[in-house]
Amino acid sequence: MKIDRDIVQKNYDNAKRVYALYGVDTDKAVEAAKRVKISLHCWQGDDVTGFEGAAVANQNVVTGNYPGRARNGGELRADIDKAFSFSPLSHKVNIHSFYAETKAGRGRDTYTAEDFKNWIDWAKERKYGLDFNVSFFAHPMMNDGMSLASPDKRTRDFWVDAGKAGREIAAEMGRATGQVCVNDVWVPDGLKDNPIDRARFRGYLTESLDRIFEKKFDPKLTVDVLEGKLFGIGTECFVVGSHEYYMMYAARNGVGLCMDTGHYLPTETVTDKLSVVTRYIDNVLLHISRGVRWDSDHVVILDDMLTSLFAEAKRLDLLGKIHIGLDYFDASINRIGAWGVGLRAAGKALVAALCEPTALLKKAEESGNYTERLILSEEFKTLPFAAVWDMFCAGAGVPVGAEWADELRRYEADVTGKRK
Ligand code: RNT
Ligand code: ZN
Repeated sequence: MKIDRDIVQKNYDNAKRVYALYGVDTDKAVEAAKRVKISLHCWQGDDVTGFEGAAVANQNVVTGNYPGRARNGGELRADIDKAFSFSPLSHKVNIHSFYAETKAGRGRDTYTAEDFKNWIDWAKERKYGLDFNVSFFAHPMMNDGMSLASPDKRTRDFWVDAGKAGREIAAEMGRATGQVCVNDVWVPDGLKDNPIDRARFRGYLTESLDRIFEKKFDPKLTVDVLEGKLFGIGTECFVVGSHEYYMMYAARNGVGLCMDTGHYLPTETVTDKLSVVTRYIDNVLLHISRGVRWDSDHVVILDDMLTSLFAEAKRLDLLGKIHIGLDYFDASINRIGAWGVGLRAAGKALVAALCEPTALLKKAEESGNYTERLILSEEFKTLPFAAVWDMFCAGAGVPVGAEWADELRRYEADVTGKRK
């Protein structure tokens, strides 16, 4: 299928005129969209497996066994390049420490930037930014599912070293790419059943974090963010690093915060939290995920959660100031397709937000005319942002509309489908 670029152009010209009636310049909106970086989570490409090859329990639950999983760095990077060919956005790539390609026989607690040389060289060459996570999971040193909050000192020491090493690596990634590298800390630590002494575990976590964050880094190179969550499989009753825990720790200690859209009660929204945390915390990362009934990490699609989140970020003038990354994993469909769907959904939500006639909405609200605020909100939902998005894609030389399904099929036939 090929969409006539003449139609794309005409649709755009008409959309531009409609938006102009509401005081919006769509050319400027597209320029602004180009400046917002979306970080792609490398772990969708190999089902959160990593390259260390240890047969251990993984605290991230991935379902499905679609053929073609990337088995090494070369394949994973090629697949990410392919996913980016479907997106007109600016990108970063989020690496986890268990994607190290080490020659020196080092491990999680001793990795250095050298072990990520392939990733760094590749990112530099393609002008991608990099973000980093220490993988505090899927490792023999996990102790009853715990790492930084483990009651066992030796376990905590190991993971504190891993945390410190991660910050050095992130700083080097920031230096090498010339773009800040966000270092995200998420630990699965928690308990299946009710604890008696919650404070004891939280005390261990605080002590570990204090040690990890002792050293100060240039915020132009790297910033740290803490990612809490409500529960996980096997930690239903208690997660040490809850949202409140990290929010308070971050505010008091000048560390950043990560909010994952799958990590809250089902009717709670990150949209509402954004104006709170950005008021008191300098560095905020959004992990955009889609929880279906629970933190299921479904592929991100263009739904109310996504559009409201980007609209809120735009209204608060946070686009380009907060960090935005995707975080989900689905192994039941083509993995590059899963990336493409999420990237394009984020791109559409971004364009829709940037084209929103926000000034008119604010005016209605400020004048106390809530009827008009509701009328405008509803009418603006169906403004022709899709025509702007299509033009953005066409202008960037990436597929328009469903064209990319054909290209994905070709890549599957030529590349991923041949992997055993
Ligand atoms: C897990 C967190 C975390 C992970 C990645 C792999 O619930 O969302 O961000 O998905 O670190
Ligand atoms: Zn996350």
